[in-house]
Amino acid sequence: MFLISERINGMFTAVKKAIAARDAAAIGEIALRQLAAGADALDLNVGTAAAEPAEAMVWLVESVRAVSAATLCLDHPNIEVIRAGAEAAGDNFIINSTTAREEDLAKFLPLAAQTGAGLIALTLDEKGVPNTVDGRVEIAARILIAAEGAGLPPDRLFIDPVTLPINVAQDQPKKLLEAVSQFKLLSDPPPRAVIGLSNLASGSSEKSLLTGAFLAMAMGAGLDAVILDPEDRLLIDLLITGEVLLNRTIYNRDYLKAWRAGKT
Ligand code: THG
Repeated sequence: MFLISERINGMFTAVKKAIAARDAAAIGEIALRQLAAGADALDLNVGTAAAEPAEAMVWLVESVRAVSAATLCLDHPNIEVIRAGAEAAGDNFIINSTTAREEDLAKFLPLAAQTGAGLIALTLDEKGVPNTVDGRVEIAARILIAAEGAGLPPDRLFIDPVTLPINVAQDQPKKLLEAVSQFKLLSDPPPRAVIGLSNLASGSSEKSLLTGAFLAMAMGAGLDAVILDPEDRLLIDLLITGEVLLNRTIYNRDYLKAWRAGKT
């Protein structure tokens, strides 16, 4: 499972303050903590309040690059903000994200193809996010075809079926699981599947049970990557255990410890 850290996000007060004060050390500290906890990549999101999002994104990239060469996941809907972040990152980054709207695909696919980046694409088009499994799979198929046309191979493409909070959309989790398993049948090699796990429990009680149970189910459905907080120990223990049950990590009495040791 490819683990993307969600904590460097301007929605969190500490990060918002660090961005406003240009406190690079504070960002570097969070980055190193998230990587030590097992993150494979760091999502960088300046938050909706950033006055100059492109500048803030460049600053976030530089702040993290000062302490680590880890994969960065540049999280912004605007291509100019992504371009600025991409230039600062140099290489080893993922673009998060494009929608399946024609005008977005026309901008984001060539950028990903040319820079060697990965690209997360949401199953969201001119009509919004479909409420059905078929609707999401149909959009994923369109994204794949457009990616092929732009020269972006499926293994650099992450399809995100868009996770909505359970307290407003209880019919969605089951549909997400079905969508994830069907994405895998669209091409050979298949695209990768990714979700923003915390979205599920936003505004709910029992966050950790909701996200933990869903993570286990999504792993069974074939999820490849997940955006979450790797410092959430229960969640990571579940994730590691899922890797063992799927026979991707060797079982032994100390498999949790062994996985963590392999990350450092
Ligand atoms: N898909 C993709 N990218 C994404 C998302 C996605 N990027 C942003 C987001 N979703 C993933 N990141 C977060 C980060 C934090 C939280 C949720 C998603 C979160 N929210 C809490 C809440 O809403 O209740 C608490 C916030 C707070 O403490 O203020 O934790 O789906 N491709």
